[in-house]
Amino acid sequence: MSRLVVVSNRLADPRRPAAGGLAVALGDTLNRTGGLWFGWSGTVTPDGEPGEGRLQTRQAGRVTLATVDLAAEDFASYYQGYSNSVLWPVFHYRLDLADFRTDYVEGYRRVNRLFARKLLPLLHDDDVIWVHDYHLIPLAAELRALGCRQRIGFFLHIPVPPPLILAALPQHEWLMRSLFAYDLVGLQSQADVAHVRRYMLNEAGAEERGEGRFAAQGREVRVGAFPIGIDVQEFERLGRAPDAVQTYEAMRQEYSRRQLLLGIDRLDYSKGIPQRVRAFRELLERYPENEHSATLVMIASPSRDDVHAYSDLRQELEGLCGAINGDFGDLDWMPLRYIHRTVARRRVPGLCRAARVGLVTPLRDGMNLVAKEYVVAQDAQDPGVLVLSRFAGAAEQLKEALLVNPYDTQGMAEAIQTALRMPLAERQQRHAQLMERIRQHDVHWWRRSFLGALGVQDEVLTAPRAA
Ligand code: GDG
Repeated sequence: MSRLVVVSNRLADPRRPAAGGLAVALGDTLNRTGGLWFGWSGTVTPDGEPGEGRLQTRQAGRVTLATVDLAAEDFASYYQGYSNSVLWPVFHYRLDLADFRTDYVEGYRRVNRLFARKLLPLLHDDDVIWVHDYHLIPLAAELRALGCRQRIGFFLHIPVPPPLILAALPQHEWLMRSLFAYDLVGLQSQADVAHVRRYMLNEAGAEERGEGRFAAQGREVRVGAFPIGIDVQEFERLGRAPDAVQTYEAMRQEYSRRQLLLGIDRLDYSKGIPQRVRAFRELLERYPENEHSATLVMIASPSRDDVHAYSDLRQELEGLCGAINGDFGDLDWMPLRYIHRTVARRRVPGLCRAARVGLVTPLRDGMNLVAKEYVVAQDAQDPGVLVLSRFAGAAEQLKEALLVNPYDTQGMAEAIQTALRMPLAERQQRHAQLMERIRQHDVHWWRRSFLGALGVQDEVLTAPRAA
């Protein structure tokens, strides 16, 4: 039976599903079969030598965690620099926010090389390697250069823009060609697959061989859509637990005469948070019957504070939120509650369930798991309505949500009004259809379909969860 090796920028303890989302999904995958999880330790060594880092391993149940520290210079250029100030904005179509400094890409290459060097001696001959996300795009190429012959798959969690946007990236050829070192490249949506296909044909001069396979540089890579899901059962369990129930009841009591709207995101410019606030303002202006009633709770958890674009966004948002409350608020009602803090995961399902409308309005998003969590948290007898940006990967699957264009303030205000007025029967019908699709394409389906396509045997994929 082949062993699974997961590589991602950050790791989590697979036995403690605290953070939610991806960390849980990956931890669960590894816990079933045992395996190796490799990545950055989270430690930055102030005087560390660039391109060097101490390797540490420890055991967490059946999983070996292997981590490398990063020198301060590498952290600044690889992580804050190329990953989060170049690749993140470019892949989210925001060339205006990208900072194309050459030392950034040098640090990015250095850390990918460092990871390859440290990982290689830990590998067994029949391992299957699964690399995650934009921090590590060239990792397979670096591993192959050192002689690695194992199967390697790559999953990109963020969107892929059209070729002409990618082409603005000074290193686009090097970066995209490095994908040929993988055996399988997984993306979130069909739109992303179409963009990579066009890039491969028009920019990389690859030959198309059918079924998503492309050949160039003596190698063949398969590219496909594997939309990520959530652990539905786990989220439902969380929703029945005392903390979630208590949160739900407290919210219902506090907002008993109001209609609650909810947004939960990392505070990131890709999430369309200011656009959402503007649409909410438009709603109050156009439909004054919502005054003293509609209340938007917006949780924006702190993220990447040390990158400029993020502190600018925070300021913009504080201005917009303050203005709404100043202009519309009354002694007994504040239209908007903006919380720039992280809410405990165990309370999230209760919050979602209490909200009549879930607002998920990113300008671009690989998938967006909050959209799926919001639907799963609802009471099927009296469900709330999901208002979802058509630019989230999730929109390809969640057709029964009210799909909106987040740049269209008026259109979004209309959709929110429709959601607030939607009759029970229609809410139930939409919810049932959404639930069915989310349940079918959950995180286990995602894991099995990706690893299955990479040729991992069934016995590995269906191994029971560790006690
Ligand atoms: C990337 C891609 C893709 C959020 N705020 C709090 C909190 N959260 C949780 C949510 C959800 C997760 O974090 C966020 O997941 P998303 O999918 O929305 O977004 P990204 O972090 O940008 O993730 C994205 C994803 O990777 C997976 O492939 O879907 O497109 O950008 O689970 O509930 N959780 C807690 N407190 C918060 O304040 N506890």
